[in-house]
Amino acid sequence: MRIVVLTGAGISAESGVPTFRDADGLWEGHRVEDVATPEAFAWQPELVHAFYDLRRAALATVEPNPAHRALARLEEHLGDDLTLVTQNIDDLHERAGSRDVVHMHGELRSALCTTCGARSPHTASLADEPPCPGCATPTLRPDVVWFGEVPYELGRIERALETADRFVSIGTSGAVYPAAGFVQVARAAGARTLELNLEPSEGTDFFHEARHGRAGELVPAWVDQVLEDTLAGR
Ligand code: BJW
Repeated sequence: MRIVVLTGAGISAESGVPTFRDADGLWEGHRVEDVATPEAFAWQPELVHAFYDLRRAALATVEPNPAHRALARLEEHLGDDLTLVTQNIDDLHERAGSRDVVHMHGELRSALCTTCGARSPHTASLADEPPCPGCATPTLRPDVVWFGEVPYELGRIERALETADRFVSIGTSGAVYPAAGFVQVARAAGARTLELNLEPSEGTDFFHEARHGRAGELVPAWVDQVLEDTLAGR
């Protein structure tokens, strides 16, 4: 049983991390499509650094929830047969115990050097322009993927989608590509597809099945069901 799980902001909502497109969304009055861009960073780097500094600091105030923990439990049983892809830049999957997480939109606790391209662990503010640990140039930016940039590890994700028996999308609005198109890739390759989200996503019709409710309830129940099926050889 090979499973690909894609998570989005909705899985961290019950931990207290704001989503992007819900009423109390992250960018407070700005459309994420207008501000999560390299152009916005070039125009107002202080504002963008301040925003990511706040989100980095907020990581210390939140904890993984039952949905993150259930996926860590699934990895314990499936090992390499689970590919966990997240669009989230928080570290809640890792703190719940997941060991192999594909962060396709980057990570809050990492910095990217715009001079040499090195990615390095970084937990302090980037606003005061610290030097890159690789090339010493003070050109570090948040190691996140903005609109118009190419997400990380697409080759690995595509290979996993093409050999998956099941594809499950959790807590994502289906508004942002290429992640929003993974369901179609997996389905075309023969996977059974399931959406677990608070409400129907933009791509809900692409899935074989959709269950709507809170991730903290739906995900542990789904993991229990998968593990029962696996033990019964179904
Ligand atoms: C709950 C819940 C609970 C709440 N339980 N659920 C025209 C057509 C098609 C594509 C394009 C187009 N024009 C441009 C594009 C491409 C563009 C794109 O998709 N644009 C759209 C606006 C259309 N994409 C890109 O530019 C990407 N790059 C790219 O395409 O490169 C080219 C390329 C690709 C492939 C091969 C070769 C080349 C890059 C996209 C980067 C996105 N970056 C961001 C910011 C990251 C950094 C940061 O975090 O600050 O990523 S934007 C933001 O959106 C963030 C998220 O990861 C992403 C997705 O959001 P998500 O996770 O879905 O959150 P929400 O808030 O939207 O939804 C939450 C859901 O949870 C809701 O449905 C709730 O109901 C639910 N929920 N509580 C369960 N308790």
